[in-house]
Amino acid sequence: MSEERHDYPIRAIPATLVSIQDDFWQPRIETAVDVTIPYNFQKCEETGRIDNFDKAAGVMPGAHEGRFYNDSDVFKVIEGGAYALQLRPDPELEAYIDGLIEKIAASQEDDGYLYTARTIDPANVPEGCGPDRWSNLCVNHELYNVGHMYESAVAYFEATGKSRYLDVALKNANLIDSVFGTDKVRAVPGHQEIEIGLIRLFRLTGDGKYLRLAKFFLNERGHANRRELCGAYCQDHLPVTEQDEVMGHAVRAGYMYSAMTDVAALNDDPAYSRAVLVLWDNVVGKKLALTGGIGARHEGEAFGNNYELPNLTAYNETCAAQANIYWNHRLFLLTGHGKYIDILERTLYNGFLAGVGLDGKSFFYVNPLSSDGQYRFNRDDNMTRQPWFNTSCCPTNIARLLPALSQYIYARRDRAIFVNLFIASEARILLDGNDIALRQESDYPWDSRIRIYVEPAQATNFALKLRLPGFARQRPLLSDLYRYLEDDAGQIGLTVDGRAVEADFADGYITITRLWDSPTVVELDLPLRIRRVLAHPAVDELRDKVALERGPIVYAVEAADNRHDVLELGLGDSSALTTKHQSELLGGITSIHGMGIDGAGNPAEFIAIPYYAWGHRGAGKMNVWLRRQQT
Ligand code: FUB
Ligand code: ZN
Repeated sequence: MSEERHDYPIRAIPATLVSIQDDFWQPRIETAVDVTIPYNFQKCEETGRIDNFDKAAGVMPGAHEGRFYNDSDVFKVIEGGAYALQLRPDPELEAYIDGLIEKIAASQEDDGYLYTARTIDPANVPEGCGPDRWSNLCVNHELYNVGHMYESAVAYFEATGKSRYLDVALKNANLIDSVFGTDKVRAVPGHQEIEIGLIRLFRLTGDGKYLRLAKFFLNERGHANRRELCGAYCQDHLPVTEQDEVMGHAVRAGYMYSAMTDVAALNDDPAYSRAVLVLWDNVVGKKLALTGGIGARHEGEAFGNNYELPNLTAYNETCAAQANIYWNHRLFLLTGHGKYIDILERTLYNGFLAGVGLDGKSFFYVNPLSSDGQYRFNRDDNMTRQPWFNTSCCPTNIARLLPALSQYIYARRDRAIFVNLFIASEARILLDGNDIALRQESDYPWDSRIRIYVEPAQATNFALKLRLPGFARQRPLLSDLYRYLEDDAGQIGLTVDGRAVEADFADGYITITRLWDSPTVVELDLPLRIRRVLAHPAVDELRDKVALERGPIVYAVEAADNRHDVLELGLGDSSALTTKHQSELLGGITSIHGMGIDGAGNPAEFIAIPYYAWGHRGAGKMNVWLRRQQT
């Protein structure tokens, strides 16, 4: 069938072929593997998430404990564990996961149904589940949960070659395929995720029915075929290809846009491609926090109106940042444009990374751009890092992103290799049967110099494409939502084996096309200046405000470093700013130092730290957007 012959024109170099060896991410990945994953499993045990499977299997008495989406947390941590196993063998972890898989398998009903919230006691399901299978789907998470199971089962199969978990996932997907379809039940999940999972099943098995089912769930949205629409909160207000403004719950949206991008590629579907590009323009033009965070509102964990980008009350859920990373990576694979990786990078180093503490076991769910040390809304907390949440989607998502991070660094298309992220690493890339070894050295994001050693097994022609981040091109984003105050982005240096070279620039990449006939070193020097950022005047909360960035890092002033009230701090346009690298502070950071103006108009020395590092030194005030003084 023609719909199954297409795919992304660009392929990511998978995590199994790339090893990270830098000082920034490698320690964080190790912490994720050594701490975050086992800690998340421990929390899943302590909170009854694992017992729910035993209860559903009938080997433990008792009622379902916790929220009806708690199964998904277990699936997500297993997925993270699978990526960890790909990084290094760990028989103990593998045996533990095998044990969990047995519990999950035992909880599965004979026909493939798997949802502990219903199986444990179908007559007394948690509120919101609906009385019967597949009822109350706008709220119920029985399709959401299994989407995470599919992703997790594919990852575990790929890591270990063991099919036990995959068989459980396929049996469940086959059941769902037998229930839903244009000639069967026509309904959609209120929380998207199953679509991504089904597409992963399709990729692994090659069975087109999983892709068709994913597309069915997307196509049905916005069509009231004998059902009530779930509404804009669930992106079920219009057919997905007619949606042109991002709205509703941001994680649902991010997962849906990711799946739509997959469908655009796999079905070569122009309506889907057009829709995701239009939606991206809206979010990047009007609804993206400087940190890459999305979903401005606490109410409904949702996008706000255009230009509604608050500071203190911003929601910016860590999961939504993660979904934004997933989506932008796919958009890059679809188009080959570096502007999507710019957003991925911005989100990764800021809105996402803030969500996990240096210890790997303290988390932010909500990521505002300022804090008065007190503000709370209806989530467990947005003020200090927390060990866990009743709804613990964010910690368990972090557990699956960090160990798989190396897949975002490199990609290839025909005779081109893309270097997307500047992370010291080694990669093996097969280009037309030729093995290319790439080694990247750098101390990015603190240092501007990046060296890439290219060593092909045999002499060959190809294009090496180096992403030139927006900050090096005088554009924080490819929209007018944010701009730099200063005109000059600074110099970019580029040499090949020490000699300056001519290179093309297009679509966000410097391209060096040549015959690579011997080991070669390419050196890129990016302008890592401190930049003042201003927002579009239509953003009320950011009017007359200025933020600081350096490279991909957004900065914040925090009470722990400053004696004045950081919420009152003003910054003159022409006041001098300096940097200092502090290897002992907050895991090693480059801080920004300058003289600002306090709330009473007096000079006030200040120190700014990377936004991602805030919240490690007790509850206190924090601020990204400072009062701008045009002097
Ligand atoms: O509903 C499941 C997850 O819980 C969502 O993705 C998060 O936003 C949180 O509400
Ligand atoms: Zn979350």
